[in-house]
Amino acid sequence: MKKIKEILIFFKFFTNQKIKFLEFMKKVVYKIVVAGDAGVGKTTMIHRYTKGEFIDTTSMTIGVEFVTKKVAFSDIICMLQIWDIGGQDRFRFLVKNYLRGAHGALLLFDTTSMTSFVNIQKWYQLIRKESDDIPIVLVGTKKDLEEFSMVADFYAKKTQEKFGMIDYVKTSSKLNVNIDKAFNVLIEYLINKGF
Ligand SMILES: Nc1nc2c(ncn2[C@@H]2O[C@H](COP(=O)(O)OP(=O)(O)OP(=O)(O)O)[C@@H](O)[C@H]2O)c(=O)[nH]1
Ligand SMILES: [Mg+2]
Repeated sequence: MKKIKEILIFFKFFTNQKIKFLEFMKKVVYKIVVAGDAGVGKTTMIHRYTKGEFIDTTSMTIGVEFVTKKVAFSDIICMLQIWDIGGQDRFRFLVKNYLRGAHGALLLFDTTSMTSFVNIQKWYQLIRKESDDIPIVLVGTKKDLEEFSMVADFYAKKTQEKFGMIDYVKTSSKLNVNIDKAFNVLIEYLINKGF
């Protein structure tokens, strides 16, 4: 009985210390926009990142959806507001409203779709029209479908460099490859720039 009491006291002490520590951590809010053609896998990637699972039954995003996630980087707590922009042309007019106040963007193309890769330029210009300096990460999706790949890494990298995007990351939401990495590259960049 005494032992249990001691353990409980220790647990309470430890929890209090942890709460105190969390209170001292710096908190930042980052608004991140995820854009790219319809069907490239934006909603699936966000779902993998925030819920840790792959869903292959997504329906196209109507307009814009919004999700949040809290992540800790050393002594900083980042509250992420992730905006999932429907890729259909008819939702294009919404983009500029949602880019307002964004700290960064993930720009996605499907590695098995040349059209979605060519359209990166359009999306890039759309983003830059609203914000001439937010950091952008280029993301190639569906890495697991390697045998159907239409875009060589070399061209993706060249495009990323040409447009001054901060990095190129090739991902698979299905196999959970580089999903955290794509977001982390952006978050670490924002933290290092002091946003
Ligand atoms: N094989 C494979 N399929 C994927 C992957 N990511 C997404 N998909 C599939 O691609 C399709 C489209 O995915 P969504 O996430 O709905 O695409 P989206 O970019 O949100 O499309 P919109 O909402 O219309 O703009 C779905 O059938 C997904 O299951 C992946 O990493 N691998
Ligand atoms: Mg979607």
